[in-house]
Amino acid sequence: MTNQTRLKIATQKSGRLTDNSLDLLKKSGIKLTRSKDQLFCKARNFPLDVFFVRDDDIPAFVATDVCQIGVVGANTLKEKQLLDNDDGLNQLETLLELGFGECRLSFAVPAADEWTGPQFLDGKRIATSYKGMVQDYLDQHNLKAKIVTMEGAVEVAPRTGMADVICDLVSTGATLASNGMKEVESIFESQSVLIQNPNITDDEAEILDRLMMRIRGVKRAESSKYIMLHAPKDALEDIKAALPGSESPTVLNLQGIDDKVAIHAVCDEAVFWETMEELQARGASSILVLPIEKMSD
Ligand code: PRT
Ligand code: ZN
Repeated sequence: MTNQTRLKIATQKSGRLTDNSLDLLKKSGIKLTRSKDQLFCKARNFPLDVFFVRDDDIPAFVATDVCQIGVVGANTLKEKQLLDNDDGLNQLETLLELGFGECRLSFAVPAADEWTGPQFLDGKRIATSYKGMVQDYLDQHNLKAKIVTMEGAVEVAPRTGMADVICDLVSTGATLASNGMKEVESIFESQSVLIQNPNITDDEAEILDRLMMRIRGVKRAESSKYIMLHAPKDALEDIKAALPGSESPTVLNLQGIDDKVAIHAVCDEAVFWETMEELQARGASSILVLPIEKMSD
């Protein structure tokens, strides 16, 4: 009998994490046919089912084993764990940081106010959608404040007189600036993470291992580049030393040219214009930097 086990993943239905989450699955070679408003989708060529839900529900979907894994902001995971001190939520494991949805949870005050440190918050009214994390911060600093919970448009709270301070997610800072606020204290650095329910079956674990190998490969390929260049033989060591994150480059002879060799290398770190200039300064020429599509160990 063939194995019918399928792994289930919870992802955001529609929001800031959706495109990147689906892109990650696509780059991992997983083919989905998703129609608009569909809540559930089976991959055609991999034993994976994708659930499209609100980001706030993702930790609970994974904690209750409706799905074995999920893609969610670390901020949402942490908040749910603090709000609902539930075993399932606290047992969730973070498998991988995914490098998108980067933001921070920060306190912000009207631009004219003078922030005097955490003490500033004592006795104030704080508007936020992150009651758990704000209360945790207040407790740690031995402060008392009134938390005004809001689901959205937190940044307008001081203007409407509902609160003195806000605590909200910030990425570029443009929303705060356009509302006459300034960021004064960041309390949590976030990005999207892949989470897992630790109590999965052996069959599910096997599928997860295969998926993880692909996702890691995608992530590594994204941050790696293939670099090719020509180097004078007497500058070889110098040039090798300037290749970012490359262990053992391939060195090849160039037909008809005796004093130069070709170097091919996979660089695990970003190759910036500065890196190219540095290589050139060390004698490298004909430098080519190529993206890598797939990678495995
Ligand atoms: O419908 P659903 O409940 O699924 O979605 P949602 O509306 O609750 O979430 P969504 O899609 O807005 O955000 C999902 C996740 O994206 C968050 O939980 C974070 O992990 C991540 N993320 C990254 C952000 C931001 N950056 C971000 N800038 N989430 C929200 N913001 C908001 C912030 O609240 C503020 O209103 O953007 C504004 C600030 O942005 P800047 O660039 O002006 O600073
Ligand atoms: Zn949400």
